[in-house]
Amino acid sequence: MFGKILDSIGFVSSFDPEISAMMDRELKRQQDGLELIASENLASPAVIAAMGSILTNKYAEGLPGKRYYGGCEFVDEIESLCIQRAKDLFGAEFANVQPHSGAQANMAVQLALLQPGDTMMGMSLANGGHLSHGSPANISGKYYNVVSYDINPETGRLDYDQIRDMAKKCQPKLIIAGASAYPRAIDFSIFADIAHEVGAVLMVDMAHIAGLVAGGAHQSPIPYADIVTTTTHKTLRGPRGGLIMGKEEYAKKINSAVFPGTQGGPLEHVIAAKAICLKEANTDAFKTYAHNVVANAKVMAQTLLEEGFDLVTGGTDNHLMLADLRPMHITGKELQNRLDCNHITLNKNAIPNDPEKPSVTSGVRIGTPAVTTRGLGQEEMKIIAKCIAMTARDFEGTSEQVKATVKELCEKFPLYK
Ligand code: DSN
Repeated sequence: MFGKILDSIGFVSSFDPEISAMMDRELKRQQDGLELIASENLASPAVIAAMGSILTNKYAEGLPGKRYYGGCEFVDEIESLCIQRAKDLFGAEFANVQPHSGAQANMAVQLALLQPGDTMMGMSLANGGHLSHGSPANISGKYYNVVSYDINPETGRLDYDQIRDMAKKCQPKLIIAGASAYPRAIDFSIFADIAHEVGAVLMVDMAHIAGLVAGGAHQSPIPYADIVTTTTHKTLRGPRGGLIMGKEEYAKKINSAVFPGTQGGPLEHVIAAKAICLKEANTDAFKTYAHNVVANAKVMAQTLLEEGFDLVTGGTDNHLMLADLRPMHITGKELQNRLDCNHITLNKNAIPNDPEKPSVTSGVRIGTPAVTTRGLGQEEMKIIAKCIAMTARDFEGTSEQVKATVKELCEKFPLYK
């Protein structure tokens, strides 16, 4: 399969050797390094092939059967199948598979349900939420009156009582649950109770955990939330893109908020790739994968604790963990840079109430979805955690040893077999 992936670069090279050389270097970087960015994964060759196909040639504004262009009969089939697969996999009443990204999906939901100035609640970016959940830097924070909830500074966990109190006070129209850097399971049933108590709509952004939900390794938000958004490229392991699902009563408003509200023509090549990813996620092999992601994360967390790292909440229930590096006397930026040199990729990440700037941070986020796709298991997680510890403690003294270990693992577990 590695060869077939290279073939697509070969097509590029015949016309544009500059770009193909850059693609080659990126392929080599992925092949020769260990990917621990919690939001990344490795799409299958079929998913990648669909994205690089003739479907990109087609305009198809509208929905299947109701398009504004001719010649849509075959992309209608593709998009209809994709919608059906999303509904079947997650048990949703409706699905819109057109959002170009998770942020676009969230923007469309907000446009569908809120007027400018309306109140919505979301988790603060600094505490692990997402830009599109109401950050002042994002359109969501500029157009709506955002009341952000934080995690409990003592426990590092969501404090549902505090969220309920805030909701009672501010009476939001929309409550967003979901996070980008939260290492614990989220209880969507409590969020639904809170939303119902104050008459708010509950939207769950399950982007990070969608694959765990599909594989039965995390509670599904679908029975509890009015609307669920996700990306398709994180734990779900599909193409880079977004997806909205939910209760039928919201379908019409959401569909119009996606198109014409916030987007033009859908990316039918990406929608075909989403359909393939949803088929892949509806297999026993994917269920095993989802459970392995969580098991690997637990072993990684345990080993990091044994190596003297401080983890926010003391561990993980999902695919990621957040290390508070202050006891190691190193910033997130410095550890990210050192690990980059050793061919281990992760991202610096603010810890709750971080005293450092967001561009520096006191923490790193570590995730297991991509290395688990590559086939690495619990023994390898222990080895990687020890490599991270060596890099944090004595970069100069251990770099050659860490690089050799990474090389050995990458050769043993190729990117595409
Ligand atoms: N930027 C993504 C992440 O890394 O978590 C969220 O969309």
